[in-house]
Amino acid sequence: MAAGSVPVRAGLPVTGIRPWVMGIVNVTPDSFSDGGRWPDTATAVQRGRDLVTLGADLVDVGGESTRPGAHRVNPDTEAARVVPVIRALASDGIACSVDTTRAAVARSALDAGALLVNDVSGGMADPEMAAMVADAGVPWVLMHWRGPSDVMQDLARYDDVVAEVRAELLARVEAAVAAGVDERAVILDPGIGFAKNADHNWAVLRRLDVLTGLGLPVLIGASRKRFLGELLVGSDGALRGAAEREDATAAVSAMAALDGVWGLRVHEPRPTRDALAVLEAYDRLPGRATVGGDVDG
Ligand code: PMM
Repeated sequence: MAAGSVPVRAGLPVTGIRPWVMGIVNVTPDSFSDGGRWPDTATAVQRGRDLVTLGADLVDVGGESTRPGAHRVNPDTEAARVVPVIRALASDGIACSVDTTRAAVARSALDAGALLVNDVSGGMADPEMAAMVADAGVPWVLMHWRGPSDVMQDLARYDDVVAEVRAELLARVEAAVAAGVDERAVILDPGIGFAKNADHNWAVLRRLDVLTGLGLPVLIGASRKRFLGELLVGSDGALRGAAEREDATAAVSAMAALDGVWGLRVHEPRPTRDALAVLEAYDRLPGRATVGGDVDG
């Protein structure tokens, strides 16, 4: 797929019936799962290429960890991490997004060939972001966010997490549109693990229809997150390690795909692609004619 030639409908890339698979490359020393694994441009570019070989439709490149408790890096450091990686991947014809909350970093990444801005703050961290995105005319992932990583878990308080995430996301869409962003270029993300504990994450995933029903594309980033480690806790009480949460990640991908999400942001594309292949195989077959009917026929 050549950069710039991603099929587009209403300003958004489309793949047909199955969700886009967004592979993750964090060019950071401290991201919770792949931090330190692709510490320089060469290893990160290779990882991006490998993600595509493994089934990613686009590669999300980040240069600042958002793990709970993480501190900010300076903008020049962040740009120096992501821009050369995006430039190299884009020149290979690989579709890239930039995972940043900073307008200046996003601008440099777009200039280097990124096609989407993935903003975990939903435009809240940098007041310049909305105008920059409006001017660039690119798709913008608005994630549900209540505050920076070092304080976000203190903000995980909800009466009704599904309704509040929906309302807070809609407020971000309104702000984006007021700043001149085309609503059709907005992708919503409930921000699994951001100002949310495990119960909040499960509640949001169980009612994804509430978000997909808004008529905007929805992206889910559940890959390897802590709530899966808590689900798969060992008999010794230890959380399942991040790299051992792949099967559970693929199961979440399948469930989210059934709810009609637009995209799935994952560290390992293959298990998710396999889960989506299973769904597609089911989709091609006729369903059961009657519940409890003749199973011998
Ligand atoms: N999660 C992380 C980083 N960026 N972007 C979006 N849109 N959605 C997410 O859930 C999300 C994100 C944190 O995970 P990482 O350390 O694996 O990148």
